[in-house]
Amino acid sequence: MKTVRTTPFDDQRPGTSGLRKKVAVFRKAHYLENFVQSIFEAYPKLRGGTLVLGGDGRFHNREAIQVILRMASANGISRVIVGRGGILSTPAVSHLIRKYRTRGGIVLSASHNPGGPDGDFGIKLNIDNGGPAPEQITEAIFDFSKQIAEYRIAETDDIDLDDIGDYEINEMQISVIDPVDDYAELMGSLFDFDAIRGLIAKPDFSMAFDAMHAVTGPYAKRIFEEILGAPEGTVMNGVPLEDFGGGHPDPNLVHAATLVARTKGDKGLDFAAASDGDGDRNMILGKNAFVTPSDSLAILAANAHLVPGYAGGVSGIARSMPTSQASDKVAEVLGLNAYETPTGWKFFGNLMDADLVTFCGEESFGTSSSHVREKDGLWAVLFWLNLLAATGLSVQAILDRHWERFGRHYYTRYDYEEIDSESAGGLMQDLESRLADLEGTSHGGMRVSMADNFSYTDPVDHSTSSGQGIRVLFENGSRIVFRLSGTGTSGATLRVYMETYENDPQRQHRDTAEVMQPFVEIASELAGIEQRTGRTEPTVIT
Ligand code: G16
Repeated sequence: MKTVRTTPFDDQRPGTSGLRKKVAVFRKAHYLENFVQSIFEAYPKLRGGTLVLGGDGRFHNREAIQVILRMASANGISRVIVGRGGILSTPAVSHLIRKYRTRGGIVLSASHNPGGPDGDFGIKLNIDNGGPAPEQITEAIFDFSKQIAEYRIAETDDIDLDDIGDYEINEMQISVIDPVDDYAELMGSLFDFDAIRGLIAKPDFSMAFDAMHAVTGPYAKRIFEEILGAPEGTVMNGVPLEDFGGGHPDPNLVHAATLVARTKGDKGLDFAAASDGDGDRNMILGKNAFVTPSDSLAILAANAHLVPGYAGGVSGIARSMPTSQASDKVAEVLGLNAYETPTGWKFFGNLMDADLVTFCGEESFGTSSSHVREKDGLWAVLFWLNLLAATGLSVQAILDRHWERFGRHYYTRYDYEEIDSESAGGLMQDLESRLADLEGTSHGGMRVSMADNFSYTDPVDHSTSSGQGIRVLFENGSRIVFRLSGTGTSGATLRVYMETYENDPQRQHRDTAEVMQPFVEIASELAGIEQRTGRTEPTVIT
């Protein structure tokens, strides 16, 4: 064991989901070590307990795991459970923490951000409920990182991560486990695998899953191809690669374009889905159909009774503030609790622990339930397959039926990536300074009923998080939301979220881009996007 002198870095404040930086930053001497020591200081519960450790397999994953193992040993952790090859998806980590009642977990991932030597790396702490560390803890980590003077590390050889088995560093035990077994068993306990098997076996049913060369490859192959009998090749890009094959492991219409193309036309796939770097996001597609993540949350909750794991009842639904109000409608009609939280899965943990909600979701391709405390990509895909099997309907027919009953929330998000941080800050400040004047004004024939900077008080621990994004609400229920991303690693990313409600079934099949165009113009004018950022077009539209 040795104690190493170090000096603080001033940029180790965790963002929406842990600390994300360029690989080059994480490779600076002491950078990772400082942050890991700060985790052990801010969350002392790990001492004397078991830690789950794994990552999405991106470049630097293996090196970082060896460092964390050595530091865990020197910091008094008694046992570490590691996925073989250093691989564990984010939802799998959450499940392992809960199943084996460990004190927490560390996940190495920058999620949907690109990987490789010039890409991004990330690290996040999950606590003993299986969920992301709440803000009080992430702020404490940041506080320690600003004062750190030394860290503790064992001097030892690397542990063999490629063979399942038990190892030791001094007093600390290390168990290298199969990353998929426990997770696959959990999925089998929630869904009707026989019904899904029957659906997949139908000669006229076709599907594909794009793992985007990221962590879900081994999970998807086991579950879809080996357990559920889908033909070999159903899983595309199923081998995790350190640079995700040069791609951007973000399951959206832009970055999963090859998969999207396979759903088009008369011969398009009946069902297609994709997940991201660390396996917590999902995109759901049908033949000529795209399910917005906000609609997906609402549909899963509205149909929960068709899925064995949820047949016993549902307590409520939580959504992040920018997510469309589609799930609120379901909660209203079915008499369920409904919550609106800031962006970041960490805000859902208390609600699920107190059983105030069963389902949670975010517009950023995240949906999940209280089976874990993270969003869960493959869970959402299996849920949809279970719905298709139980109803005998197509993806589009499920969408149509839902809109007819609850109304449709047309929705779009514009991202302006890598804009100058100062301009982005200026845009938000300026908008905020005009909020009071906005109320009562008319735009495109709609009156603003309220405009604010979203603030949230957790109903369980009463902590407050303010400055979570600017909401402009219109009297007809439409909304425009402006927010700066908390997950980017260079410059700033402005996100503009727009939605409008339509309950006339005759008007529920219009083109989203067309319906949303007036909102794009209003948003652009309200925030002066072009003047402030120099951008005439967004980088990504979803
Ligand atoms: C993370 C968080 C999500 C959040 C998303 C987008 O997802 O876990 O809760 O919705 O970032 O955040 P932002 O808009 O701040 O970029 P992931 O999949 O990257 O871990």
